[in-house]
Amino acid sequence: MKEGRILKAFGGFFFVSDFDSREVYQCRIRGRLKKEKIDVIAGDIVEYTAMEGNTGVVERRLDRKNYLFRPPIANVEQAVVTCSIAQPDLHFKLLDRLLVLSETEDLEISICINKVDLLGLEKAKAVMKPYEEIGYKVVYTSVEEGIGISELKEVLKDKVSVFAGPSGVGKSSLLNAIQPGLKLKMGEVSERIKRGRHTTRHVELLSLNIGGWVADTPGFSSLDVTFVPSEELQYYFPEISGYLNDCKFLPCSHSHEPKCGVKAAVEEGDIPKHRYNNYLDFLEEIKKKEERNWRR
Ligand SMILES: Nc1nc2c(ncn2[C@@H]2O[C@H](COP(=O)(O)OP(=O)(O)OP(=O)(O)O)[C@@H](O)[C@H]2O)c(=O)[nH]1
Ligand SMILES: [Zn+2]
Repeated sequence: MKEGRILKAFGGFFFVSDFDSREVYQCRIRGRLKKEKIDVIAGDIVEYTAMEGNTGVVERRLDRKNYLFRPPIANVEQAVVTCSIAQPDLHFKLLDRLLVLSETEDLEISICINKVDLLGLEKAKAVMKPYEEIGYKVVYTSVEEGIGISELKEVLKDKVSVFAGPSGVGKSSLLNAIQPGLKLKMGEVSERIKRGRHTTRHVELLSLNIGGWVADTPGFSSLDVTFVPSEELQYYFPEISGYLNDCKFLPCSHSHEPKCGVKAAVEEGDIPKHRYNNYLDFLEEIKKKEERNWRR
């Protein structure tokens, strides 16, 4: 049987990109899968039977490695957390939220800082130095000046990626710079949704010529991190989790406890202050929610 990846599911059809030929087959799905309520969504890896004229039947869905909820995509390997250095301004707190969300899904993470033309590459690198020191890969791009596009291609090659980032930072522009004509502007898509031609949001994986796939819809449409248990948040800040053994009293939330190794590392300048403050803010959000649930 042939194997492929679902690019999109729409109107009862499943568009399968064959792993070997990369040709797309418009498939129906075996009734048994429907009966067993096995849903098949963009990103799923399936076995299918090919038929005439690039049609076929999906026979089996393979186990998912992960599942992003909003928007729904299966088997995502990488998040490209994208912000602009200006217009809109770079907000570390928003960036950190997206990083935490990506960490919870156990995704490979790259940060893309776009519009470096507006500040200059060297200054942009200085701004992002703390993140490089944490160990995040940072790609600096300018669609305007053609900077970093080939490096971004290298990051996307042969992987299933979602871009995540606020509106207006240049996600669509980047995709079109990587591969002209790859996608409609995201704005155009949402216009159509507003006019009611689409009732629900359909995610589509776009195939890259260089190999790999990119979701046409930004990941993490909800920025809420309060589903993370308070005692787990520390693991989603890689630089914090390096100091957990230095805390005297366990468990330590690294907020009010004495002899806390994390706080000491912040004092020493080994953990960026703003990252620690964002950790505390997220922890506060989570604890508030936990208290609310507790009182119910
Ligand atoms: N100066 C500068 N402007 C850019 C760059 N990349 C994109 N832009 C501009 O930024 C604006 C927003 O770009 P989009 O690609 O629509 O941004 P987006 O992230 O897809 O936005 P949404 O569709 O709202 O999510 C457009 O006017 C682009 O021309 C860049 O590298 N430098
Ligand atoms: Zn501590």
